[in-house]
Amino acid sequence: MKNKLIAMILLGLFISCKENDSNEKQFIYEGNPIVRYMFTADPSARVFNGRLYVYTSHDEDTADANQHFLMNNWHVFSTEDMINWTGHGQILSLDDISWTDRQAWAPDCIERNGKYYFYFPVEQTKIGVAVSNSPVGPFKDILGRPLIDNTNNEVIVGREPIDPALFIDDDGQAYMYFGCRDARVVKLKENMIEIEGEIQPIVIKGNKEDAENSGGYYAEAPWMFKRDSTYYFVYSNGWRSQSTIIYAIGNNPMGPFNYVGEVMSPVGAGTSHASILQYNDKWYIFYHNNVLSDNGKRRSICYDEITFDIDGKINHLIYNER
Ligand code: FUB
Repeated sequence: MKNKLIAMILLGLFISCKENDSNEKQFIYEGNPIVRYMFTADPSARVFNGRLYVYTSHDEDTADANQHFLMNNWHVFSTEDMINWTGHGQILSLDDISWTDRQAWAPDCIERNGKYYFYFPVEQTKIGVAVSNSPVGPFKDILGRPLIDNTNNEVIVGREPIDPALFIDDDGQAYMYFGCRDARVVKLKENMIEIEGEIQPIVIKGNKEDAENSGGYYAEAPWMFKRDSTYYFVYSNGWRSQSTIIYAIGNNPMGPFNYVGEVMSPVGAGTSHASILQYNDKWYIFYHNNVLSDNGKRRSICYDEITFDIDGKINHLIYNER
């Protein structure tokens, strides 16, 4: 009886290892897009323990170009050399979250005190947070309710609280940026699952006359990084074919920021969404295009190297469709 029990436990372990293995896919970067076996969008790139991870949303294969996206879950991919990649499979799905069932849009993930906090927007109105002991999950919705919710509170939270992006400054203070059309920032407590203080509007100077889809207009997809002592607030200026990723700089993570210009020329995918980070002495931008599908609702993540000029401005990247 005892032997039978041990055999059953071993068989169970074997099956669960096989299942975990089967979620992973090894593949080689063959130029952009990075991932060619599924559609991926809204890349948030992070370095954890010397390895680069890219958290993405997931456009379903059947997404219609005229549809307002078809997105149900989130994925992560990782690499150590930018060439050999691992797809770790799905890390969280709408099915895992009791309080929502739609619009699994652009996520972000950050590490604190050995735990990985995954922030996910849903329903164009709410942001939740899930936690794992590993950067590749599984992640668990820790609050069982949204962290951010604009129900009856659009003035403070903004009309569309989507696209969370996290930043932890050198002094340990964590910030979360988010919002479509209304850019917002809020401090997070050390536990990363409670906000600290008031949600603040982000002020961008030098873009006052700029309109949706051009110039320094704030549309969506915020991202923050720090280089030397400058804070770079990166974002999308809209949704038309000429809209793209742009940036503003400042000396405080809460802003105000001064509009600088384009990070890269337009990708023409209907949406622009990027993250920028340093990895092994180089700087990279991750973004998405739609070259695999020619359909803005079936997008694919890409990366390119970026450089800075002597004054800290980002040298304009010319997007090459390849
Ligand atoms: O992927 C859905 C939405 O499209 C994201 O939230 C936006 O940033 C845009 O990329």
